[in-house]
Amino acid sequence: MDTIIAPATAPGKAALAVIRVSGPAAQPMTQTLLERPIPWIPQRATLVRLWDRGEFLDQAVLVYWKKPHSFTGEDVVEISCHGSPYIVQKMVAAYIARGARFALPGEFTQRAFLHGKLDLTQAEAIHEIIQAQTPAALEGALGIHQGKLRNKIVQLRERLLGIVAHLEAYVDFPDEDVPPLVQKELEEALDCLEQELEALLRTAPVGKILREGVVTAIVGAPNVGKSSLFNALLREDRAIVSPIPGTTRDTIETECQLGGFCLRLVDTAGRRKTDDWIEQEGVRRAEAALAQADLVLYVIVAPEPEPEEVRRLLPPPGKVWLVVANKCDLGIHPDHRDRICVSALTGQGLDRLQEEIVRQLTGGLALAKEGWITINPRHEGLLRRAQEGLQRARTAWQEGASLELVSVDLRESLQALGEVIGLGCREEILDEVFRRFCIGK
Ligand SMILES: Nc1nc2c(ncn2[C@@H]2O[C@H](COP(=O)(O)OP(=O)(O)OP(=O)(O)O)[C@@H](O)[C@H]2O)c(=O)[nH]1
Ligand SMILES: [Mg+2]
Repeated sequence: MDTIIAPATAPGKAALAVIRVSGPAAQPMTQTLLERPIPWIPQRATLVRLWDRGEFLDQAVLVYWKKPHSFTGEDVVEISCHGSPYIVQKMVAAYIARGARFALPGEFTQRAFLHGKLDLTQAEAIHEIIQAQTPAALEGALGIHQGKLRNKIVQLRERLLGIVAHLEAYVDFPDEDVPPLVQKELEEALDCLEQELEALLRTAPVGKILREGVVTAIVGAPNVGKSSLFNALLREDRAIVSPIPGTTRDTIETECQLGGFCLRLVDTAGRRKTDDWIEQEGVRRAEAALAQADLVLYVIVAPEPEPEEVRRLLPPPGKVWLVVANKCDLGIHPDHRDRICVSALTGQGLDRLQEEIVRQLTGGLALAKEGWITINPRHEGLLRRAQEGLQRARTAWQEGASLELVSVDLRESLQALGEVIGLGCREEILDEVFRRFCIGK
C-alpha cells in the first residue's frame, strides 16, 4: 500500500484545516518537514514548525497514530494547520514531492474497511453521518455506524450457517433421511429468517426518505394554485404565479425542512392536453415528477365540485397521496367537506396540511423506529437476493429435491448476506461504494 494524503476539512478559508496522511511512509515523510525532531509518541498532540526545501510552511499541531491503532489501521499523521487554502496546497504538494499520492474519494475509509476496522455498513454510515440532512437521518446513520445493522446481519448469517451445516451433515449420509422432527425444526428456522429479512426489507422506503429526502410533487390541473402553494410552503416568492393557465412550464425543485423531514418540493406544470410543444414538455416533466415522488400533493379547487380526474386517478402504490383543496377563501364545495382545505393566498389551513404531511410520513417512520435500522438500495438488492435464495430452497425442499440442491440455494443466500457487511464483495462494488464519499474521508 502506498502513502496517501488529502485535506480532511472542506476547501476554503477557515480557522483550521486538517490534513491527513496514511500509509507506511507517513511518519518518515513528515520527519523531513519538521524543523526539529519530535519523540513520535502516538496520539499525543505536538506543536511543530514545518518547512519544505527552505520555505516555511506553517506552525501546526501534529498527531501521530501508530498502526494498527488508527482510523485506517495504518500509520497516520494528522496535521492541524491554519485554515488557509494556500497552506493546505503547499503542505499537500510537499508530501506529493516526497512520494505520497493524493487520496481518492473515500480512500481513507476504504483502507479502514480493508484493515478490518469497520464493516461495509459502518463504512457507508460514515458517509451518511456527514450527509444527514435531518435529526432522524443522523440518528439512523449513527446507529448503523455503531454496528446495529452489522450485528443484525451477522446474527442472521450465523443462524443460516447453522441450518446449512445441519442439512449438509445429512448430505454425507445419502442413505439416511432427514428425521421428520429435524425437518420441521429446519423449516421453522427458515420461516423465521425469511420474516426477519422481510422486516428489514420493509425499511427500505423509510431509508430512502431519510437518506435522500422526501420527493414531494405538487401536481394538478392548470391554475389551481400549485405554484402559490409551493411558495406558501417555502415561505418564499420562488415560482411565478399568474392568473393565466399554463404559467409554470418547467419543473422547479427546492428543499425545505418540515417536522424533522427534508422535503424536496417540486412544482410542476398543470396537467392538460395542449398544442404548445413547450407546455407539452412541461406536462411530460410533471408526469415524470409524479412517477418519482414519495409524496404527492394533488391540488384541486375548493369552491368547485370534485373534478372527474380525482375520481379516476388511483393513488400510485407506495406513495403518500394527499388531495389538497386550494382557494378555500373563495368557499368550499360540499364535495370537499372531508378534505384538507387550504388557501395558498391567505395561509388558511396550511398548518393542518403540514401536520397531515408529517403524520403520514411518520406513519412510515414508526416502522424503522425500532432500533433505527433502515437499509439502503445496496442492502436492499442483496437482502432480496438472500430472500429469493431462501424461497428457492424451500420450494426445492418441498418438492423433494436432493439436499445438495437445497443447500446450494441456501449458500447463495449466505453469500448475499455476507456481501451486505462486505464479505466476499467484488472490488468494483467496493470502489463504487467508496467513490461516492468526499475527498479526505
Ligand atoms: N383566491 C385565491 N386565489 C389563489 C389561491 N391560490 C392561487 N390563487 C390564484 O390562482 C391563480 C393561479 O395560481 P398559480 O399558483 O399560478 O396556479 P398554478 O396551479 O401554478 O398554475 P399553472 O402554473 O398555470 O399550472 C393566481 O391568480 C393566484 O393568485 C388561493 O388560495 N385563493
Ligand atoms: Mg404554476
